[in-house]
Amino acid sequence: MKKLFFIPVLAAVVSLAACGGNNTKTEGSTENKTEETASEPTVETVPGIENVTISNTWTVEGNDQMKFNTELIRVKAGEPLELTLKNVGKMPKESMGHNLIILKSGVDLPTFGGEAAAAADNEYIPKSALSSIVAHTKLLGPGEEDKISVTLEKGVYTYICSFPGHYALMQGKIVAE
Ligand SMILES: [Cu+2]
Repeated sequence: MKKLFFIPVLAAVVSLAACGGNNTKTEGSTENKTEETASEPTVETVPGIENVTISNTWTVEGNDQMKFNTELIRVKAGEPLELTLKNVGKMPKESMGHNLIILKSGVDLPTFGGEAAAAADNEYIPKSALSSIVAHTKLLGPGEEDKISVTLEKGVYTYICSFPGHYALMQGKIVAE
């Protein structure tokens, strides 16, 4: 009689243990899902750069329509880049001057543009944000040109004209690889 009574109790213990095991498994798979989401890579891609020839000598023109004629530049990293800016417009420097500033990656454009616009006394090169600048030309009037010589580390750089109101239209990317 005693033996018969014991069997249902054992069965109950076994099924309880199985239940506990299932719960642990569910928790484990939830943790795995969280890890996958957190490790998504963030790589900056520049569409169209694969169609650009690598060169370390470039000439960019700025015009009266507030445009650069080149907006994608591809260079070899670790070797000097010679970048010439030409102002091919006819409007006076005071109303349509152009420069070319290469910015460090991660610089917030609206913030930098705002500081630059307030730096009229320094040709729109903001002294408060010099640490955001890799290199820059001087401010050019019609028919003028200026050259930057700089060696870039691997990365993606944005360049802009910092004359007030221009950076939204006058910007491009340099990919150094
Ligand atoms: Cu400009």
